[in-house]
Amino acid sequence: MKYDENNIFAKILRGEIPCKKIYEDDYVLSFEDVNPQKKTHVLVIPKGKYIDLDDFNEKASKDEINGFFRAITLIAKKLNISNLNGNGYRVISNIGEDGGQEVPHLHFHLIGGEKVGKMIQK
Ligand code: DGP
Repeated sequence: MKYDENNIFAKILRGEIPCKKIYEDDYVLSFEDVNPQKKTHVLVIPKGKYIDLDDFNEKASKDEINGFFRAITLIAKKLNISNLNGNGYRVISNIGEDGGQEVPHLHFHLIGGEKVGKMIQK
């Protein structure tokens, strides 16, 4: 599967569509989800063009992987939802059709600020 240059997160990365930015560095951009499921719901995306987590793990450099995963805790701490300075949160990354992925650019959902509830609803 080829990366779609016109997916919505690629447009956000290029500055063509606005977002409510939470954090940015050389490796990631984080912004509020447009359709929050809980009090805190942000997305973390790599700056590189990766479709999903599997694509990322197969192609990304060690620096990109390190930068991406470290940014998650950094952002959680910034939002005071980390278990280090808050009450915890849930990380979700949907992959492909069965995973329910809608936007084909790797993203992790960070969801918290209140009890998130059961992991999977039938
Ligand atoms: P997923 O189903 O895992 O691919 O989640 C996609 C998420 O992206 C979904 O929670 C809504 C969010 N989203 C879709 N379009 C936009 C947008 O234009 N801006 C922002 N901030 N979030 C978006």
